[in-house]
Amino acid sequence: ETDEGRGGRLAFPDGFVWGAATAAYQIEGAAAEDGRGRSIWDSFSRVPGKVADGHTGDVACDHYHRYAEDVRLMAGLGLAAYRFSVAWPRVRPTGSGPVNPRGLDFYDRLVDDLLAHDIAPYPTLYHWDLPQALEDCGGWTSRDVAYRFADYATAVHDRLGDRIRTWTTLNEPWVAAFLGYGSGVHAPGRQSPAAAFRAAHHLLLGHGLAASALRAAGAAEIALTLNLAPVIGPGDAAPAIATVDGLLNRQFLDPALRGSYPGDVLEIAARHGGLDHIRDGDLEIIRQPLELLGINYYNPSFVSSAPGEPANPAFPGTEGVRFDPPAGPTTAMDWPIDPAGLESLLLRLSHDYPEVGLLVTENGAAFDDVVRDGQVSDPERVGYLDAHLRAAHAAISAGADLRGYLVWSLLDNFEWAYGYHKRFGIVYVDFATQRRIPKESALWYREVIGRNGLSYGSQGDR
Ligand code: GBH
Repeated sequence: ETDEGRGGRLAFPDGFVWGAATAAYQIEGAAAEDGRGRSIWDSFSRVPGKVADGHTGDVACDHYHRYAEDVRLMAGLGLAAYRFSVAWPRVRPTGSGPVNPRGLDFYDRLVDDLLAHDIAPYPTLYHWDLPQALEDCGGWTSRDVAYRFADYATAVHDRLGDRIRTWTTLNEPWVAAFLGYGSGVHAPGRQSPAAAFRAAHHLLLGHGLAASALRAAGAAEIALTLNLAPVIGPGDAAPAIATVDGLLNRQFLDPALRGSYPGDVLEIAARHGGLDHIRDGDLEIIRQPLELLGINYYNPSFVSSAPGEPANPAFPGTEGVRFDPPAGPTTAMDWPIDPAGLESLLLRLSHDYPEVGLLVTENGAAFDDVVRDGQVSDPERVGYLDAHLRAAHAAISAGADLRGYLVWSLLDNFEWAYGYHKRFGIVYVDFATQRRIPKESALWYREVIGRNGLSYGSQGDR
């Protein structure tokens, strides 16, 4: 029941899953320990100029050694779910070939500890840390990598499958393909539209192969997590809106959930390297029954029509399109704060893809947090989270099948090309000492979880 007002509370449905999320390379550290192989992020972060101040994930939050303390922290916040990612190079150091049992041991310990604290583990099998040895064979532009991904997924399931209910294959294939191989701002730093489209297809193929393998092995729930966003612009920008929506959203939603690529996306891909990499039967593999669609939402994309504008390297085919948010409040990433975008996104998804359950697998914000008297006051983050939860509640009330919400992130961490400069955590990390300090937002979130809802007259009555 989602009745408003009862007890001064905006209640979420019974069993709504409250949690937090992280990713392996962003928090684990221990980059050379227990047989872990190198990933494309180990290499990329060492290329001068690619990551702010030359930061790397070598140590990060040292979570590999401090996971027990971090699980206790989660339990103290009342989290029901913890989304983490499994590092492929820990499990198979060169991507294929023999399994490294010591790498799996870590996730084994983590999962047991989570369960001992009544926290449901939500592993994601790929959050961008491709084994470097596979990149040396072409990375995601190579079809073979999709098959290696399914092999690796099976190896993880063999070890953890008796304790995991919900498996997620990929995190944000758009980012992996179009920032990794298109704009090159992420690892492996390639800059080719053709490579990006090939990578996107092979990521989707890897998703389908892994989902099918996990299902055959007995997985109860399978999910795919996408970075999705409403694309917004003025009336005369309708073609620009459709193009960006196709590349960002439908390019992944339609193959995974309907078994077909959108025509407009195929047309752009055909002009950027061709379609030879898409083989007969691929779409049947890619479309696997999914219980959940994971949604990472940060902000809408704002576009306008701007004749003469060159294409955005992350969006091949967008000549004449300008990407420019209107003035308004932003986070420390300069990303617009737009909770209404989450509501409209959830409603659109439940309308267009009614058969799949929805889970917000990431939502959150970076702000310039500072420690004062041993505490971190982050009212902007509380306001951000509160407003987005209100939007999620409104979407549920309007019929969206939203099952849960995982805040990004549990901990301040390695924010990819921005290094440690951008803090997304609800828990502050002092990287010099590895001391964790729950921010005010964490304490606020604990209250939200405790009452399964938002209260009136506190934050967000604005
Ligand atoms: C997530 O990516 C990641 O999963 C997570 O690892 C990361 O730490 C977190 O977000 C915070 O960054 O229209 O060109 O401006 C989010 C990736 C970033 C993808 C913003 C879409 C805007 C594309 N998103 N991006 S553009």
